[in-house]
Amino acid sequence: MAVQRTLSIIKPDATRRNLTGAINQRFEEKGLRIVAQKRMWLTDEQAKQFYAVHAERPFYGELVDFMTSGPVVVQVLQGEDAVAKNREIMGATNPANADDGTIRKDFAESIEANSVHGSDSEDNAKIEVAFFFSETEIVG
Ligand code: IDP
Ligand code: MG
Repeated sequence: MAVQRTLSIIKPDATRRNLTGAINQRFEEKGLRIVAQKRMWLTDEQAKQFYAVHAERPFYGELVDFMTSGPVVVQVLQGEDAVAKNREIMGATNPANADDGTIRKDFAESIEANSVHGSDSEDNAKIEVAFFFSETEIVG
């Protein structure tokens, strides 16, 4: 294992319910460090580009609408095996299938409004981190 960085997004359903601190606590208590963070309201263009990999999926349009429905918090998490560790902390995409104690089990509203995004591979983490942050904004 090695120290990695991964991109996390606290989604609009969670910022609306004032859950930023509660979610950040999950990352920190499990050993991930928040080494960059900013709150922003994604434009339609940004959300479409970020989720371009899902452009052919039937839920793409709704996903873009959801992700632009309120503020998000984009952040870089750093730690040992951070990509896989964050996916564990997040839980399954559908909260109905998420393990106990995961963010999505405890906070998600639905398969779409599932509170957090996390990169799914080290390669995608690099691409996604660079989508939102310059190197000088990340302080490890
Ligand atoms: P992930 O976020 O667990 O990596 P992905 O399959 O990459 O899941 O899907 C990206 C996002 O698209 C999900 O987090 C969720 O917000 C939304 N999504 C995924 N599957 C569905 C679906 O079947 N209906 C509606 N939204 C979905
Ligand atoms: Mg994904």
